[in-house]
Amino acid sequence: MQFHTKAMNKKAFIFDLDGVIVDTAKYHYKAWKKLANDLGFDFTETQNELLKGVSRVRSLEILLDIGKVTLPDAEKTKIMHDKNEHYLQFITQMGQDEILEGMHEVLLYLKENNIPFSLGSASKNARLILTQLDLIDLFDAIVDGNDVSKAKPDPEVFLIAAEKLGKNPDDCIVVEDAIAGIEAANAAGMISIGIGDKEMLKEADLNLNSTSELSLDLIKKILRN
Ligand code: B16
Ligand code: MG
Repeated sequence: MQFHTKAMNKKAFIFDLDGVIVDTAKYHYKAWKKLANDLGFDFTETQNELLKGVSRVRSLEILLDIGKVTLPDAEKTKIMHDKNEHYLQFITQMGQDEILEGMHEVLLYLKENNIPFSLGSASKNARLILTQLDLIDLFDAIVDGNDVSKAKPDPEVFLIAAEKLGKNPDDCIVVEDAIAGIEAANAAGMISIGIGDKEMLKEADLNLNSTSELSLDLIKKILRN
């Protein structure tokens, strides 16, 4: 029994934010779509898939490529700022009812059982979002877009999270919804759980259709292995 407890305590979780804890993709989409429309082109929900897990600056580059628009750097900085201001209007209205299915229970279970966990997100708004959802105090560490110099698929965000948790990368389990995030987790030498399209996230060690499948039974099984 003692061995079991010890083994459980060795592991740690690292959660992505957008698409794993909360569905902010729809708000990113609204804000990017307005920006695209203001620039004179359309931006579809399918195209929005390309922006998931991607940094803000890279998202703008992808969007401008889609619209075949070239802008000077100063203008890019301004419209990224405007997009974020628009996005924040949605974010600041969010409540706990927007936490993705089962995730609040998972975080509370890990907390109660002293399994450490960190955030590993590309978003520069991560701390604000976690505060808004009243989840921030549950996290043992937070690593977000403000803390990294290299965006996913670079493993930096997850390696910093492991370091902050005092864990070896191979004891960390990453939960991600984006290809770039799964690639980053694998490159960090961590166990990766992909949430979403199995075909798209086929490089994950374990695939789940949605967060509702990340049950407490599954968490317990992962911790035992
Ligand atoms: P922000 P994650 C990512 O968060 C989003 O998936 C991605 O769509 C967004 O562009 C990126 O954060 C940057 O977000 O503009 O808030 O800094 O999935 O890594 O938690
Ligand atoms: Mg994500």
